[in-house]
Amino acid sequence: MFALMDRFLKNDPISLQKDILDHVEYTVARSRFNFDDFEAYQALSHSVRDRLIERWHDTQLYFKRKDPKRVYFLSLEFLMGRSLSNSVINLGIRDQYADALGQLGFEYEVVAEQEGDAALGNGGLARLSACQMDSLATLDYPAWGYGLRYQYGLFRQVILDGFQHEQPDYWLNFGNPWEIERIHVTYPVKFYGTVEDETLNGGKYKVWIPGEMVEAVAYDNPIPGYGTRNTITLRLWAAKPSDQYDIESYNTGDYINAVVNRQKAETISSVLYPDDRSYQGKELRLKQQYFFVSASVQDIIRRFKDAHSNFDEFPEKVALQLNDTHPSLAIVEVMRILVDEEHLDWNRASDIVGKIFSFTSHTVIAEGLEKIPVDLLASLLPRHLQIIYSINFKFVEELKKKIGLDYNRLSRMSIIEEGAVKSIRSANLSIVCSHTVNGVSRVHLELLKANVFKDFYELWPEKFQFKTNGVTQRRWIVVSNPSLSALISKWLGTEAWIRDVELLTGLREYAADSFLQHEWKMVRKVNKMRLAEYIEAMSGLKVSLDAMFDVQIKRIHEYKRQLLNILGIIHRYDCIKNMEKSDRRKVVPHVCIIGGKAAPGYEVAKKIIKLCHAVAEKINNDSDVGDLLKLVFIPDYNVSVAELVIPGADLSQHLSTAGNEASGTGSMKFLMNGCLLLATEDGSTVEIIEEIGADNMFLFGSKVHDVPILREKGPDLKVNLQFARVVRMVRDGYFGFKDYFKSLCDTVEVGNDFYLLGSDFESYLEAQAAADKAFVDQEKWTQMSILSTAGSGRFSSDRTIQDYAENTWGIEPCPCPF
Ligand code: 26M
Repeated sequence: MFALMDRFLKNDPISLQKDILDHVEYTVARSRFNFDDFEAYQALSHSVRDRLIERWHDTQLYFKRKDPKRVYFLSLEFLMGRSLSNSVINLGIRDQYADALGQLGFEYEVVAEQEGDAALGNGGLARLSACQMDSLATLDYPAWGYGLRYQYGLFRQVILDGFQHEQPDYWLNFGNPWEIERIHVTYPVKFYGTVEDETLNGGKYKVWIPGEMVEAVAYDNPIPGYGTRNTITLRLWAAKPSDQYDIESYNTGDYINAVVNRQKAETISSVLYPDDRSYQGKELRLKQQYFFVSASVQDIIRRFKDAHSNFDEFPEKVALQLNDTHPSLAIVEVMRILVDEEHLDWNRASDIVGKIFSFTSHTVIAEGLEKIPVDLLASLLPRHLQIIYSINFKFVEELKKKIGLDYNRLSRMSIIEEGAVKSIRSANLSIVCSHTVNGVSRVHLELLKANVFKDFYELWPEKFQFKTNGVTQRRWIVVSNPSLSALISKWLGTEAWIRDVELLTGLREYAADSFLQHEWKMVRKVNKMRLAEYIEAMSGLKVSLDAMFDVQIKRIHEYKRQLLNILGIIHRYDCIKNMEKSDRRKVVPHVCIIGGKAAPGYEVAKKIIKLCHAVAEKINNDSDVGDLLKLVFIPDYNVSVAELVIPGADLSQHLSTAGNEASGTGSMKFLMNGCLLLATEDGSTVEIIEEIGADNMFLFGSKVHDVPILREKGPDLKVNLQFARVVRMVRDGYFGFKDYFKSLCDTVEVGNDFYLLGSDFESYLEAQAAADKAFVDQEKWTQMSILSTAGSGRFSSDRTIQDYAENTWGIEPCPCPF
């Protein structure tokens, strides 16, 4: 018996080979003598999955036995990307698998490339959740991630004639070995209906009679830590028709319609909303939010009740983290269950809620704050609306005692916004009911305190904290840049930095060492080659490896100012054209790379993509320019494209108008890979400067505190002539599509230039010139590159997560010993 309890799976090359071949035969159902790269990927991933499941079972059993305080991370979005490479690295068996595959005649890299991305999120917020899951697992925290299992992830971007088109991402088409369907872990989720009063044992209660019910089914995605056996769970919910609910309709005889109607339930988890800023009060979106929140809260309460009978212990066992306001209905759902179903008295329930919730904001601007129309909530979740009104009533009464009858302030702080469309302010609900509100960088918190959350900050200053974002070095160095990873370990004499990234500072002492510099340059060159091959395969464009690979990849937004980049490129082009031929020798060649998706309804962003293509068309075909300047748009930017592009970049651009980027995390990934930054002093860049030093970066532009003044001052009449000239080139149709680009040019015209492209242009060109100058001295550049990696340690999500664990959630590591 005990022999059987031992580890079943062995990791020597023979066992791994056998394992892969078994999965080829029995899981993929192909002959072991005849299978292709994709089938090899399927078999390999099932073999990895088996190993994950083993550790996952052990971890979950151990957590259950130890019963530590747990954190539940609620997020509507997780951008996990590929799982295979990450899993084999974290399990410490990448090389063994590569050998095993090699023996079978397959190349590991080629097989790993077969995997599609899990893209259940939009951008920064969603990738942050994924990095944080990796850190939670690695640091042995007893944590669960909860989200939605969308059938269609973020749309695939296809470019036709330079225009973005959206295509559905039906990512589950080829199966998903990284999830485990838990057909028995299901919860009913109710919608619509009415609320009635009920008297039970002398107590008066509210009873919600729902009008619709669907079933939430759990899909568990094991998340392995690095250098630990701990493997935690990302539980994603899928909507299925409820068996319990529609027995009635079958009895009425309309069988066909009843079956057809059942399918409708599944639409709840069918598609990810592709916006990353605007709130439109759509019913389906609200249904998604409540569906995932309700299933998660029921699951959390069920787990608690398995081991405890007294809800007073709930805050000692449970921390609930709200990733932005999207899951804020969780607050109301916990109240509803405690009061209506568990029959706790209101004050006791609200005391518990106030101890378990914490909330992180990921936005800066007031327009980014989520609002739920009251009418919509009244019809979809009538009982929840009542609860929100009660929470608000009690909050406003308390507030009056503190601040008196300052009606302006009371109405600003109310959870209910009166007005043409009466709405629920999700941020106010989250702040009122959370013990801690976190910003995602120091500047972000300052802005929150000074602007959108000012009133609340004055009321509860102690609630407001910040945890500067970080990214995981496992994915962003070890997985995506294995040769740099090996080089770092060689020079530091240890791999310990993979768990303890502060050790990277050890590279500082070798930054001027010519041997390290030589090896560093070689590694970077090979990565540039890989990227150049990708560019050629994708666009047919051959690019020179001697050029500076100058990259801006992120969602397309006016505030991120891709337009500033393109206008800068036009300026560079114009300069080269107007230069004496003999002077062209002095020009530093650039390959400018831009990538990113525009929200489907965001017209200006879509025009920026088209402009990029129109400018590229002109420049790339101009023989006067040749290798001095190339512009490439990388289509369908996603996590795995980032893994390829970032290690090959010399320079990366982060151009948000100061005061608009809450943090920014792309810059941290570039930094870890030794890419220099050209950036405004916005979001986390301010803290990056403290680590790397301003002289190892290229900074430009208005500062956070200048921006409101510049905007107030109105049009700058002596607007930069160079700026006016490049905008005019676009306006006059130099790149074609004159009519189409008119409205885009209008957005940066004097008096209309909200994101201050005109004011920052001169300073932007100076930063570009400084980068060019530095690039000429390759020794200096390489030194700056090494110092960038060496200073990136503070921007690991390990640091962020440890801070959250200790200062917000109050949880401790729970390493599984077997
Ligand atoms: C809203 C309504 C309907 C559908 C989707 C949304 C929505 C989705 C994502 C709104 C905002 C969303 O994300 C915001 C976001 O990604 N913010 C970024 O968060 C990063 C991590 O903290 C920061 O680094 C970025 O600065 C910040 O822009």
